[in-house]
Amino acid sequence: MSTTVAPPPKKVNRIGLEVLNYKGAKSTLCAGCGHNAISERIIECFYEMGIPPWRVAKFSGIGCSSKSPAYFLGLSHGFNAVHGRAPAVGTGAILANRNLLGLTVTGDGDTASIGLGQFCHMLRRNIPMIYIIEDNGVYGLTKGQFSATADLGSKLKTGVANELPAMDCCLLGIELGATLVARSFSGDKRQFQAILKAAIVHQGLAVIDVVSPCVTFNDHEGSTKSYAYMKDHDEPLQQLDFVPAFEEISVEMEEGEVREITMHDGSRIVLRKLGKDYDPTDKMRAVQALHEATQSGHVLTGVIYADTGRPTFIDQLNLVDEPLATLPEERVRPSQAALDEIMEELR
Ligand SMILES: Cc1ncc(C[n+]2csc(CCOP(=O)(O)OP(=O)(O)O)c2C)c(N)n1
Ligand code: SF4
Ligand SMILES: [Mg+2]
Repeated sequence: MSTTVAPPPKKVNRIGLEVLNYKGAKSTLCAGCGHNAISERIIECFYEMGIPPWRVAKFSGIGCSSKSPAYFLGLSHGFNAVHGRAPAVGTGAILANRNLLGLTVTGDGDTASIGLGQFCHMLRRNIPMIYIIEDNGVYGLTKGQFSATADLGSKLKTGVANELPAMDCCLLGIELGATLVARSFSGDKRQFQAILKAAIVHQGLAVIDVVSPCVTFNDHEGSTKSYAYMKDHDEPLQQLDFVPAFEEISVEMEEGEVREITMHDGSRIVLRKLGKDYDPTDKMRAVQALHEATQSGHVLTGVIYADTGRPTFIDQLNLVDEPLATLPEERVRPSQAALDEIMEELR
């Protein structure tokens, strides 16, 4: 007599989807590229947070990093823009449909060189969006030239040293108006997951600069964006945990050891003190900490700055609650009387 064994029930998240529903195409990036690890974390976090993938709109520019949205959230909307133009395209899409969850994934070249102007204006506007910079210090796709985030004195494989000071996208983010600013390392799974989950619920622009080594062009001795350099110079600001609003977990606290940031939906970022006391809501302190790290050659990681009070561009524009894109024609077309009134004023 043969017995049939029922297959084990499929593991699903709180909206009934499997992790498979959050994957994308198979990566064509180099094995070991930091960008692949970031894609993995995006898949895990959106699955664990139970975000419907079709609510997400992915934006990118041009580069190995900008190719990566093809490798996660295959059921989401996606727009692969011209080099450095993801912020403008993302801004337009999010303003047209405020129900979308914007996720931009770009590179350091895309953001800090050709797209710098676009990035700056996105920061000023505090567009509700997750903006991940896969930062390897080089233009990976065009064979490893220094990018604007390459550190002064860091060396190419050929031995050529970078003679220009680095642009710090976190510093720029804080200065110009992003409201959640963090740095992480593609090799630090736990830290990046906590930051990404916080960014998913944040109402405002979350800029996450992730050091993501390019194994083909920038992972040698003399590079400051290599796995080995990050192993020795990563200086986490705090140990991070993220407690989503749908999970009622109480965190045991020792006085002075733990600080919490409560997000708009009631989720919490739990920041456990490591060494120095650090308050990420203090803008001046955040700027100072980044300057100190540059001077000492350390890479500060963790939540660097958080402001949960600043209005987003959508609030500032006083947009209606429904997405503009789905408003019926009678609500977007001015009446003949309104047009006549305008014409009368111009007379
Ligand atoms: C308008 C324009 N200028 C230049 C290029 C050439 N180009 C393609 S990708 C790239 C840089 C990519 O670097 P980064 O954004 O850091 O991505 P990575 O490949 O390192 O992940 C450049 C300069 C282009 N595609 N379009
Ligand atoms: S060239 Fe560098 S950045 Fe591009 S896929 Fe390969 S390792 Fe990644
Ligand atoms: Mg790059």
